[in-house]
Amino acid sequence: MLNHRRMWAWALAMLIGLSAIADNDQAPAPCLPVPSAQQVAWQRMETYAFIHFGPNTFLDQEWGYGDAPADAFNPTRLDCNQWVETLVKAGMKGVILTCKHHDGYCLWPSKWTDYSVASSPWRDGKGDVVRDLAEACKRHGIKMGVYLSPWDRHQASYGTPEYVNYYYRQLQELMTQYGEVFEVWFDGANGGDGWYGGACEKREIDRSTYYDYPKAWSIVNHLQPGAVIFSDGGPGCRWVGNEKGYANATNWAFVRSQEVYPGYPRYEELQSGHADGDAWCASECDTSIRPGWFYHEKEDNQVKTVDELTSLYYRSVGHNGTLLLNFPVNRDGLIHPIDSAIAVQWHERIVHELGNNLLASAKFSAGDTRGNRFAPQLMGDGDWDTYWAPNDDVTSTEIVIKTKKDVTLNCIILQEYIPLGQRVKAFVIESKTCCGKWAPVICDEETTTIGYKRIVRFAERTASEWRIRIIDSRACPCINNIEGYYVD
Ligand code: FUL
Repeated sequence: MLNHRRMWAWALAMLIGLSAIADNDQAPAPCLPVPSAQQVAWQRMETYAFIHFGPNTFLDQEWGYGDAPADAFNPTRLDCNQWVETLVKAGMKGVILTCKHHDGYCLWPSKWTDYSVASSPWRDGKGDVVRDLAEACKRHGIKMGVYLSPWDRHQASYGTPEYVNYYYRQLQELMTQYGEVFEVWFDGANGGDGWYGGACEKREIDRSTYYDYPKAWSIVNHLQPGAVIFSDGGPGCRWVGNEKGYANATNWAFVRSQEVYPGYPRYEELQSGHADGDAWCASECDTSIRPGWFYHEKEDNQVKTVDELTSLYYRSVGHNGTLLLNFPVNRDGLIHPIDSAIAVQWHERIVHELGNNLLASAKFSAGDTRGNRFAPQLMGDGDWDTYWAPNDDVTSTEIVIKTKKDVTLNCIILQEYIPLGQRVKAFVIESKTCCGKWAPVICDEETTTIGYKRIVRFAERTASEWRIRIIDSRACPCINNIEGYYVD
């Protein structure tokens, strides 16, 4: 009898022990590199706007030489509220303004130069576009970012150490006078020639050393700790290597930090990032809603269509990037009605296409799960902070999704829980056919990386069982969200 009891006690202890082993409540270790909290918050914004505005707008040009008279800037009805209201209706979560473009003209009254709005007839020289925009953003609840061109074709000191100090001082003004800034844009362009105080010559600088970027970045980090720093190679986020607004389907949020700098010549690599990069630096896909960055009346009939913008959304946000869409403000000082109408329709289209998640009440299971805290169902709970993860040594496994009834899908969204890194290297989406066999969906791009968000569109399929096979991963996958749609 005693033995019997002992045996039961032993069996019970074994069971409890085993389930304790199976129910691992420890999160997977981060898979380096990982993003900072600011980088995560930034990527979750997904879409935000660029505004290109300045003397170029009035002189019908893209790159001012630096010699435009300061009074060339004279908008008749400048209204930053109109910009921001439009951007909010277009789903944008922030806006970045060309506070100073390559022509060196400042849209705020900088203490360090008179080449600014203070010398313009606009509001009798008392206006400040950056302030107006900061206030409008605050009023409408979106974030503001700044573009301060390092290349300055106006300043006589350009090319000397004095100019670099001037640049830092302007950066300090923008970082301290206008409230919170979410992103600072360090442009890599440098064409060499310019007005330069009347010298009218070509000035070459060493792009990788002249501006002492680490110092500029430390100014930003110190004064705006929440800001993400953009340049060709980050450190906060990177240029995507084209100005067409898309990233490659295979897109790593990493770069080789010792290699990439503003003006990096092998910029095409940035469309996919560096799979072996040591620094977290996700891609920002910038493009203009028109061919030019600045307003040109002759482009009024060349505004991108809703279809084109929609496709870009899928290839930027849906390829693990953010979309930075430029609006060239016109000479009135307003976003042109054609641009605003298209942008708002585009946003409505995305909301419509991705509005009805057909996997919202599906049942999720997985080939392996590390414990209850990481259960497969967490991929379908709509909570970004909860995720499924298998055991540490599992780098290939499957996720099965069952719906009560057949659903027709042609689009699936997958998301990795990026605070723990970007892990997945390759996956396949399949559906179960009526004869019980798994068949991969047919899509026209490779299913490799996922990252913060991957949207895969494919030829429509009807099924009640779907499977995501993770084929390879840098460490055990951590997936926090899966959604399915029928996009008509
Ligand atoms: C480029 C600039 O040269 C263009 O004028 C524009 O500002 C674009 C966003 O970045 O490098």
